[in-house]
Amino acid sequence: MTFDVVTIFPAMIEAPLAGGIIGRGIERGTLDVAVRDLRAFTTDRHRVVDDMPYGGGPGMVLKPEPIFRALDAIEAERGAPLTVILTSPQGKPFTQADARRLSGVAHLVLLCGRYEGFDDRVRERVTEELSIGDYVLTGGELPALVILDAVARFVPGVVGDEQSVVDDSFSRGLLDFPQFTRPAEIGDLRVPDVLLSGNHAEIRRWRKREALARTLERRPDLLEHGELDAEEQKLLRELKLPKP
Ligand code: JBZ
Repeated sequence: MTFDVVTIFPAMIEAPLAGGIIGRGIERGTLDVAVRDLRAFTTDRHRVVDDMPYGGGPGMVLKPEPIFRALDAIEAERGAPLTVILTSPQGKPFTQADARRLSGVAHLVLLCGRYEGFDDRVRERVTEELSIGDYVLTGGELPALVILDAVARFVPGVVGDEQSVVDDSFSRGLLDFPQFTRPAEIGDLRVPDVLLSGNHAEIRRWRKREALARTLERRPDLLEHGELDAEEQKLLRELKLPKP
């Protein structure tokens, strides 16, 4: 899968992608990420990418021409039509379902916003506008990295263990159960006995109960979509009963 990331801060994209699972995917050639410096698509001496908003007001707006030129260059290189994702606080919330769906697109362009955002005419070339969440950021680089990471891990061969991709927390609609590894005791902190018991039916039930308890406590909204099996529904009813 190929990504083109358009940004005025190429190092913000390049450095994080060098390491980890995504970095290995790039080394192997399973992923191809081209970081495009927006300033390379300016034509003036000072390589200006922003300008004052029409109508007045604070802050600066990203000029449309460098972005149009960047998209034309990517189109000339990769072929039209492009799938262009713009990250902005005005976007639809980015979800795990979006990540899975977008991993089926062979080539994505990610546009990173800065300042007060883009000249709105850029949206003529945008396929989808996405937001990673309700907090204020200084730019779209981190959101673009978040989207790239979440999408790329669905690309076959990027994550070593395919099963971990399908099984992962959000895909199942519940938070993960608690995990432990050796030693069985550190001071007075002990691993729950059931995990050392070798009783795999009991371990499975314990993990289900713990996952449900965490989800009920921290993310009750995830339980509203009702994809629980009969055993999970029973465990959840027990967890909701008043403690004796
Ligand atoms: C995003 C100025 O550039 C920004 C600022 C905030 C922001 C983005 C770009 S993208 N927030 C989000 O995905 O929520």
